[in-house]
Amino acid sequence: VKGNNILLTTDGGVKLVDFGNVQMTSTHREPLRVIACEQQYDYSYDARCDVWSLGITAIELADGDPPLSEMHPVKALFRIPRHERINTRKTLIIESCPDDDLVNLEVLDEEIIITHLQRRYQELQIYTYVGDILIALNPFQNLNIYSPQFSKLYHGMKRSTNPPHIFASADAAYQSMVTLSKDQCIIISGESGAGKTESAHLIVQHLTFLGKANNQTLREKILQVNPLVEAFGNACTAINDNSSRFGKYLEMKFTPTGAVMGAKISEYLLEKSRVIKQATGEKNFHIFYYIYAGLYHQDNLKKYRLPNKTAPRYIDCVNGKVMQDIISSKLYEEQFDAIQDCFRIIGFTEEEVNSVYRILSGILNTGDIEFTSTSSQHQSDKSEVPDSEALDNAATLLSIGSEELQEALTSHCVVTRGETIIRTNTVDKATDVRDAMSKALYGRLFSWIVNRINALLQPDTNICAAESGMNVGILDIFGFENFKKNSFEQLCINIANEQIQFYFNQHIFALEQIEYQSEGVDASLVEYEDNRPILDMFLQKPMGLLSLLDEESRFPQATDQTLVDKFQDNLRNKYFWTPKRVELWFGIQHYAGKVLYNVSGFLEKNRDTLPADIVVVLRTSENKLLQQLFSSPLTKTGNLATSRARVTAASRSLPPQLSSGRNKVDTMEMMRHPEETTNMRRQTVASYFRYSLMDLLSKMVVGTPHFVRCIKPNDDRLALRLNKERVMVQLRYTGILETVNIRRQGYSHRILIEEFVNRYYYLAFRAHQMPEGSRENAIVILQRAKLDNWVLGKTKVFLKYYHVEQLNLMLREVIARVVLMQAYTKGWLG
Ligand code: AD9
Ligand code: MG
Repeated sequence: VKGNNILLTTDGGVKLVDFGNVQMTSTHREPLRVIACEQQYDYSYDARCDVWSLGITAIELADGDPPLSEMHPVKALFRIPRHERINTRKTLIIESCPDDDLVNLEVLDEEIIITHLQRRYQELQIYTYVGDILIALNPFQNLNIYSPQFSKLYHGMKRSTNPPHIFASADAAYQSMVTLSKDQCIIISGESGAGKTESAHLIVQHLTFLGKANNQTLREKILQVNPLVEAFGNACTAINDNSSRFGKYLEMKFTPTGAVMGAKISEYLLEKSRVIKQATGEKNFHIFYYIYAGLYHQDNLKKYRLPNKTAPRYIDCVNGKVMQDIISSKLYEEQFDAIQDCFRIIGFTEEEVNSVYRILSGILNTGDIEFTSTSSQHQSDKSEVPDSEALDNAATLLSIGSEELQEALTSHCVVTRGETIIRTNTVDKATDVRDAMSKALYGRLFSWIVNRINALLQPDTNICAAESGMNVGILDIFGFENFKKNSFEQLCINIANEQIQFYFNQHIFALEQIEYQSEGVDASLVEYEDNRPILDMFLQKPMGLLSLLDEESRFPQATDQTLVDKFQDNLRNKYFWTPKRVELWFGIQHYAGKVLYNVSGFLEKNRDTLPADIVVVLRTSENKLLQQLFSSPLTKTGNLATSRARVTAASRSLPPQLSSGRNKVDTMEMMRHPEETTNMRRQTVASYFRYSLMDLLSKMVVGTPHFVRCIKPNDDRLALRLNKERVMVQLRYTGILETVNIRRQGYSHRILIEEFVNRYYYLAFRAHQMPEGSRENAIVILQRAKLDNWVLGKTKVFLKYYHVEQLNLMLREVIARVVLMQAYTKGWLG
């Protein structure tokens, strides 16, 4: 930047004087003269790296009077270190940072990568690229880099212009959606506590900034979706105070011009068992504490029949201190207010919110129902409720009869040879039924909230046909977990992560290499750790771990021991073992490390039965919402027919475990709610889980994927502390080194020649020319775009990750030029 008009003041301020005289030179085009500029130029100071960012928009003019078609609006953005040398001609020397992208490093090995990441982390540069993939290290502190100014800074910019950032990844997905009119999908992975959920929030934040909705309320609504769903689906665990206990796929829907018009959320496999019991040091779902504190401080506990001395067992099964926390903590109360705002902004009615609170407090009271044995000579296994307070409270809150509830808890109907017989429940059985009811209530309430949000945020089909829109999906699931004692829940969580890793490998390595070969493109193969054998071990039918579990769950006589024996007899491979001298444990060598599982309760959790007697009673409720929850099985995706069609179509590109012949999951069967007992064969959690994975993948495979890999720098949640060993392990199992290699050598984008010409012909031909989609024309475009290192395969153009960015940027410039030409001819620019 030349000229006397840029002033960097000592207090760190920037002043631009007489903007119209700024002369710009760049390495690409010169000279540049500003004939129009955004008076609202952007500048911001990034204290972390002591750098000023300064944005100027100008229009290129050649000497004399150029033809209008030659005008190029240039958006220049400079990063100026505050202590930068400014020579006498006041030329600012701007250097780009070579280790922003690991692909640029000349020498590469694990040690070098980690050294770079460590140095960057110390400088609070938590983001680093590996080509088009973003690595995000959890900073464990609030950074001042997510304000709207930062959203502006990253808007429509080339990656290399700014330091790496989650906004740049969100921006790339958005720009690619708008330019190519194609759905996008951002896949965030990483172990528990690595920062996936935070990243997902930031992506939504930037996307709502970009997709400026015409109405402000829609933006506000979309921003409330994550906090609301997470209040019900997240909880404090030993690893993370805000741990996701469900998988979440949020689709943001946009009009063809890129304005946000709605959102849809899909939830996967909520960890319902947390409702009734939590491990030491862990808590129930956040919402229970929020409403308890909120109602306490509003003096409303009585209305919801909640005790004010000791908290209910479900939220305080360990130390009896929860009530104290609730009374003294302002945080829970504030969260309660925030959740009430979320409900209101998204559009829930007061009646609905009240029903939700009644069901939640009904669940808490249900947990306090105690049973005692009343054995008599004739009936040795009968149970009853000695103190009816909790029972009456639960029944009142759920608007059902107290006696009917007690009946359904302490006895059950059996139909034998057409005759209905009533059998009594033992204390243990009654307790199980009680807990099963609580889990079902919570699980269905959660699904209902998600469905309701979807209904409220559905694009308005009157204004814009939903089919013509596009979307960006954001995947944020529960991260890989490894506790001292791991159970069925961890197994499901870890299998889901195994699947996401497989998807990553497929995209980054396998599919890429298969395609090179079929297209006759020469590329050296990159070795990577394929986790498919592990996934096969879990998902294969009939001998995979989940199938074996299902088979054993069907035997009423099965025990935890027979289950381990079954695993041991059938899973003979290096990924499975049973430790010596400890019973009921087995080990799995996951892609992310060894995990020991304890099978106690696996069978029960997998069966997840809800007795028909309970369903019958809950259906009699006078609470409309509750009636709805139990009136018919809730479907996950609403329309069965469309869902089935989508799953079938998508299964073509699914991994073989989920799509091939006999392994194909029966989608009709999977649409039922898992725990419901019907006359049909009972659905197990394992088979439902398998379906969920397939449903999730079917959504993901239709979009162009973008990957964000979150890394946890240390296990103590400390800022600025990077444990090399821990990070190394994560880099290793996520295959970062291999990813760097393939991003250097490989071609991450492959576009059919015809599609390529169709998409980019503006760059070399006149708008009305409509050139034929031939190889020759593709070459003309590639040459005019001055790209190098591309390859033309038999049917496709093979491009490096940065080519697509360059092409899209050029395309946007051409489009902007057309707009400017129109403005000029209409005299708007004076
Ligand atoms: V889990 O698999 O759901 O248990 P996540 O989702 O990977 O896990 P989460 O996003 O919840 O982790 O991050 C854990 C904590 O790290 C957050 O509660 C924040 O305190 C902290 N964190 C993560 N990312 C950021 C960030 N970009 N800025 C500040 C962060 N803090
Ligand atoms: Mg999370």
